Amino acid sequence: MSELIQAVLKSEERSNFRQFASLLRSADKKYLLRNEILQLFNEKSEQFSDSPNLQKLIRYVQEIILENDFFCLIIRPRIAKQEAYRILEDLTVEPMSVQELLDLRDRFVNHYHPQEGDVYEIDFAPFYDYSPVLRDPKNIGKGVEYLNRFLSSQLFQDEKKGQVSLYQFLQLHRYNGLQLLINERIRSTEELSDRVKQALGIVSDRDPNDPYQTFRFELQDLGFEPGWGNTAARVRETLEILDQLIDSPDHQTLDAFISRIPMIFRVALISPHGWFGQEGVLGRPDTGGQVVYILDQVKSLEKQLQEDLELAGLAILGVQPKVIVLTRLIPNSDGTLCNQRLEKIYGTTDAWILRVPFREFNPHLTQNWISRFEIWPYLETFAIDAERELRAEFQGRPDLIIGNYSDGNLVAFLLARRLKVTHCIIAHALEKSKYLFSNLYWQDLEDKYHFSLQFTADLIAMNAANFIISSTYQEIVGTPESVGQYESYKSFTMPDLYHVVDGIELFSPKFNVVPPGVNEAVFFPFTRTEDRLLNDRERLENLLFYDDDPEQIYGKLDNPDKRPLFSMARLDRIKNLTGLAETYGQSESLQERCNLILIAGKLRTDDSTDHEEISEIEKLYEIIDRYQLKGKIRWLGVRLPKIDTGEVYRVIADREGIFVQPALFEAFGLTILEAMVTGLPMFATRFGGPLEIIQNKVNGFYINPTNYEETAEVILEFLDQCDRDPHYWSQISQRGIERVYSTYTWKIHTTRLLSLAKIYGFWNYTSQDHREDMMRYIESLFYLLYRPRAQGLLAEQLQRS
Ligand code: UDP
Ligand code: LCN
Repeated sequence: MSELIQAVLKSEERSNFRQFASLLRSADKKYLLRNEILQLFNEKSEQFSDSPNLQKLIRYVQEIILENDFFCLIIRPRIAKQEAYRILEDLTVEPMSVQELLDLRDRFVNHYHPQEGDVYEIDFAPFYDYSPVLRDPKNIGKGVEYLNRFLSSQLFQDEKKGQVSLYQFLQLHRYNGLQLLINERIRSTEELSDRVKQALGIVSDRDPNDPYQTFRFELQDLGFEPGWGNTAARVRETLEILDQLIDSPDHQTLDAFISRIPMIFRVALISPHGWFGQEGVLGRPDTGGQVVYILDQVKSLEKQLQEDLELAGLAILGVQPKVIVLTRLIPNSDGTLCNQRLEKIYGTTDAWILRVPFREFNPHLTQNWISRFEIWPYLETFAIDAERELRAEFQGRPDLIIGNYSDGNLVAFLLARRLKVTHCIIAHALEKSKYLFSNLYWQDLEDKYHFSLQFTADLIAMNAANFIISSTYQEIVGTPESVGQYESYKSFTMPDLYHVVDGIELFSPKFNVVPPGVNEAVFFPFTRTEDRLLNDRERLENLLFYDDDPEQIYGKLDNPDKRPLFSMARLDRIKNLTGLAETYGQSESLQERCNLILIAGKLRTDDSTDHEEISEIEKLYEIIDRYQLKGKIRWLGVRLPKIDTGEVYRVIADREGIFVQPALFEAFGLTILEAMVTGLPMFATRFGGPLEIIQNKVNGFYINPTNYEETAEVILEFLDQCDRDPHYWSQISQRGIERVYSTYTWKIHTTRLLSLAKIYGFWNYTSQDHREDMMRYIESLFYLLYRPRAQGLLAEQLQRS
């Protein structure tokens, strides 16, 4: 990138660059973000029309910080890369190191005190020096493919060593004392190779459909235990793959073989903070998509594990999977089941919600729901107590631990470390990207959000995890224009606390994109009338358009037959339902053509203790009042059970309505999948996951929710097109349905998740020694940085209550 800067400075464009610099000085701002820089530049675009290099450079500039005698250009020359340059008054260009940039940021907020000593630096880079990394940013998020290739070449470079690792790995597997795969009769790699061939002889002579039980003991004599397959054909296939892996290993064979090994029987999913339950919890603060995601994932996971164990020939021996969602028990559970220790998950054989209470350091708080921003002091002891409970429920250790969200990921780290189990994490939403400048101004926000704990926990968990599942590519490294959620942890300052010089290796194969699906029994196309219940349809139609129930519904429609413009979300600031109301309020055309229907949890501030929710409720009333939207809007202050939400989308689709998702930022957005698969044309925020789910104008539309006028235009253009072409609505609706079925199903998700868990489990086993130094570093962050801060927060909370 420095060449591009030089190209500008050494050409006739130099004077334009100088003009641009003076434009910056006149902007009256010392810290400019990409949008502001582009706006400034575009406003004077005629001045720069003959500066192709400068135009190009500006496209890559992410931020500019102005100092008295220089300014700093922060450039993102490509995805997952950042460079910084200091431009002096005489246009001399000097590259800046990460440390210098972080110092500059501290200076910007008046928290730069070099005379008081160096700032504490967190740097993970050295620990990734000797681990494999991808080269091409396009491959980020496809870590496992790379890892397989790397592993197989490393493993079999030294053929003997590779075979020993494989042999030792095969000896490890047991289920409740039952030895699997191979027993002590196979004493060496050579014997393994011979016996595989002999076993192949036995199974090849049999009818392919012969059940495993009929030749189990013959194989056992040779040294093979259950786990190879349920029929002669399946056992033969698996042994053939192993034979090939021993004789001529390659990454595809390794993948095929490891994916077949029965390694996972018990899975623990960790989600401590919210109201985690199956009824009456959705729409409460902190409890949204994550609960839906996990419950659907569990069902699909159990089914997939059952299928795998059946195929491995283990189901018949009584081997059954067990899945547990670990959450906190909330004694004052407000009518929900969140105060019950165990709750069976509907539609499963052996999947449970296990609730473990927080220790009572502070009964005022620990008896009740605690916001996700306040729970940090309780997590360490929660993990200790949960370990005991999990061991009791599983009658042993789980084989895989999956953390969810920052708090669950931290607990998963503690548990996985203690239990020595493969550790996966899922972010759902990293708060760091949701709140602008949340790290730079952390001290001002600490009272409400405690980001110092959250971001430290995130760093710990993302580095400790064996693998990370993200829902989209951009969750990891963003788009060419915007920084990814994980990418934002690469380097940042928490002034007066620490500098993160290198927080995460974005090119690590630990990152894998595995998007969620939708529950297809609940969310299916509105055209599948045979599966819809007339009663539900009428009841929900009345609820949406006609019922008069001031307790839970605000607004009576003047003309209920107008096309519904629908949205459903929790009332937090980022979901921006108020922005949608503002868009609607400002557009008379939209008001003429559509009614606005919102499902948004609550109607009254008295019913909430959440500061963001309260302020959004007030704002929504104010907007309705300001634009006199009475008669045009229905605001349902209800929390719908999931089963109803499917039919709600369909009722809106019956009337050729549309769904608008106006979030300021949406990490993924399950409502988007749900509404699309039921057939609702989707208008979703261009900030975050929806950018990847939707293909603009093909199966949905992007909106910029901060630009009310433009959003209204996008919707109006669609409505005009629907007027011109009576098939247009159905076309978009149909393509939305196809998009979800082709790409976003739980079957795809869990097949991939389990295959990842096995391969990373294998890698974890073969590369254990390489990680221990990093794990020790992470532990010191936890004990020396996180824990004292968590204890400080507890002291504050005790004082407050
Ligand atoms: N939801 C629901 N009932 C409601 C409101 C929301 O079942 O009254 C569900 C919605 O169908 C979706 C989830 O809550 O499955 C919200 O997930 P999303 O990923 O869109 O957002 P999050 O709340 O996790 O940020
Ligand atoms: C949290 C969010 O904010 C959503 O964007 C996701 O869809 C949800 O979790 C499930 O991952």
